[in-house]
Amino acid sequence: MRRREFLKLTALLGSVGALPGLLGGCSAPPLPGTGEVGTTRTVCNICFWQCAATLSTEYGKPWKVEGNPEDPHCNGRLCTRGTGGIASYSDPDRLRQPLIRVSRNGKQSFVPVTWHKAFEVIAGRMQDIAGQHGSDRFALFSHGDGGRHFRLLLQAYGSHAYAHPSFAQCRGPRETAFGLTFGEGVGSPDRTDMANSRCIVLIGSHIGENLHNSQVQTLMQALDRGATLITVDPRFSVPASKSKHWLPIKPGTDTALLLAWMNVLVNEQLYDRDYVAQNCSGFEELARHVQPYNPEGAYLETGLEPEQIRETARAMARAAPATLVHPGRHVTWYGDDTQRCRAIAILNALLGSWGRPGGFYRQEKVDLPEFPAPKPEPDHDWMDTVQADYPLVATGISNVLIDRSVGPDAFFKGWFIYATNLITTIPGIRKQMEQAAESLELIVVVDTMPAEITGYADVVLPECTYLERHDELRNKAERTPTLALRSPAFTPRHDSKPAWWIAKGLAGHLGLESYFPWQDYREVLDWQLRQVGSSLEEMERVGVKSFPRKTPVYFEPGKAVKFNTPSGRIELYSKHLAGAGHDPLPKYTPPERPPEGFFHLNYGRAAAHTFGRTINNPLLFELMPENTVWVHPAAAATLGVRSGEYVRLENPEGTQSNRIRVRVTQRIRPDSVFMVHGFGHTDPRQRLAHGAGADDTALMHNVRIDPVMGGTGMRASFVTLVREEV
Ligand code: MGD
Ligand code: SF4
Repeated sequence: MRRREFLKLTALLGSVGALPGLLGGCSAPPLPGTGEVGTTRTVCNICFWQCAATLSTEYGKPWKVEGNPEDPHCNGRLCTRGTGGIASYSDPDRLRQPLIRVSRNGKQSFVPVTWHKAFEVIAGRMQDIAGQHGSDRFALFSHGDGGRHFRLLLQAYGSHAYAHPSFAQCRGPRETAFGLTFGEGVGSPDRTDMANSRCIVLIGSHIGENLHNSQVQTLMQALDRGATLITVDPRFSVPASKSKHWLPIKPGTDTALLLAWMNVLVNEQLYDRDYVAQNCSGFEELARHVQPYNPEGAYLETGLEPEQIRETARAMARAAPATLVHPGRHVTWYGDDTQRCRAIAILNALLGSWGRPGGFYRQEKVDLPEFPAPKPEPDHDWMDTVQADYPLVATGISNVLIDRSVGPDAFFKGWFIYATNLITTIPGIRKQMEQAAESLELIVVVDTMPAEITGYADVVLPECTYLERHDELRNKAERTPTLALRSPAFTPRHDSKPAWWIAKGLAGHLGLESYFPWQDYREVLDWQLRQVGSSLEEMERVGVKSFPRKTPVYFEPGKAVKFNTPSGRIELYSKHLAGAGHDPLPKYTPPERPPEGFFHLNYGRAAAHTFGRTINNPLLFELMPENTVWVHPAAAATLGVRSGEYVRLENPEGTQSNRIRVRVTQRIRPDSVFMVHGFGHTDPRQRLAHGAGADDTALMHNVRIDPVMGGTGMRASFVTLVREEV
């Protein structure tokens, strides 16, 4: 019998009846807000922007959630998803109790167990693994605030390896590239000073569809003040519709455009000469390097008119240094992503926008002490053992950790997965999961929902939602240092628990309780707050507290800046990259073109959803119940498809998607199709999301690994449309 079969287990949740009312299944009072109203301070968890919010209840039942006006991070406004986040509490499909995989008469199934039993099973297997292979053989995959508790638990046990998909599947290339160039990454929230920009360049970044709250607000402020918006996108996106210049670039040719822009700035002497002389190293090498990349050459690659390239370069220079060439966010595209992001960083340096108003501000966070507790120290550097091929990377690479978990000689023997649905997140993982399911000795998943990844678990632990728990204080490096508190508005439903409680409970079963020297996480929060002159009681009242900055928001004119790079300067030419065997200056690599009859598979975000995690949220599902595939009218005519009809997408390897509706539109190039990411769930336990729309990740057959930072380039795949039989 296989070690681990994929389990869907509809039966576990009892009978699948009609969905109860969206907000708690209660009979609502006639006029919302006229009953007994309560408020709780929280921090939105529907995406990772972490806007501070206030949740209102009426007669103890959820009523509404609004932005906290004291939060400079959201200015009192939540986005669509944040407002709908309240329905995650009452989602009838939530995980309800711990489950363990059992095998009886050759048949595997999950059975509900007590927390005590679940901890016993996990701790027993962890101790066996430590005895047989060593205690460093667990990998943690996490994407959420509670992940820190499991990281501490695993470190205390002896395993320090961890990865967040927000690095190798998202921001990793830009953090690596900006780190190599300026000695610091962009961070989250992004340090973009858009409210003060006079020119903004968006390269494959669809702010407005991608609703990172304050980014959208500051972009709109800049446009209200007359800033020039330049959008580079093969698709006529929402920001493209607000742009002075829309550059409908051929997919994957952005580096050719970026180099041509630099060519114009250098050759027309439009770059910021004083800034470059004062702060940068490697300008001579860069100036020589960009000579072959003129706008005429770029036209052949990008399809953009040379005059349009020159005109937009001059517009950027006119507004500089208040010109922001936005670094993007989800930037794992074609595998040459760190180099493309380096080109963006260098372009910003030439315009003098790093550290200047309208460009990139300097971030600062609150100096918040850690609660006094033992710190587990590793006895070796796990990165040297596991991901030695990527010496420039200082964090875990999820796909590398997965590679090292597959097969009989795999390094990792166990996984902890917290709040990340690896199945729809890591392209190509489905095949690997079959092998990993054979070779891993323990998979523990902590989730709020029956996500696909739970089907591979040995133990599933139900976390309560963000509305039912404390989490660590929000303390992000940003313009104004602030702390924000997430406190529970409700006691956890069913038998779900917060991450801190689960990690501490498990530590008790492993003899590691000394690493969690508190009874309740409230003690940690109160202790930390008192160190900075506040208290839990105060934060429960106000939700957000701002602190004065200690350093200026921008570089001070005339004052020398020391950058955290080997040369202490902005490195246009990177000796670090050269030393690691990579191009020290970004080069353009033409992307593969689709085979006859196929299209570039383009994907992105939508205002109503965050990846796959919100599709089953009843309120957000109502706003957007399925995705569509955008097809250009010329392509639609050739294929014989019409708007509204269902098709399946098929990649060159013959993998087909769920059915998906066609949307015929001029807003996409004829060589590409576009779909929103996150749909196409396959687990029937998510009753709304199951079978709704199609999954782009499963269609990705041509994943390009970034040689600098190991990220998974996801835009090099192709699909065609197959009509549904009627
Ligand atoms: P989701 O797929 O939404 O996001 O990938 P993930 O972080 O894996 O899955 C999140 C899981 O967390 C869900 O199962 C949800 O139920 C669970 N969850 C939500 N809230 C909580 C909570 O409070 N506690 C617990 N324990 N669980 C919770 C995102 C990743 O995907 C990222 S960051 C990027 S940028 C990439 N985007 C992307 C893309 O755009 N296209 C494609 N094809 N792939 C992508 N992969 C990457
Ligand atoms: Fe929540 Fe929207 Fe803010 Fe994200 S941007 S934290 S979903 S309100």
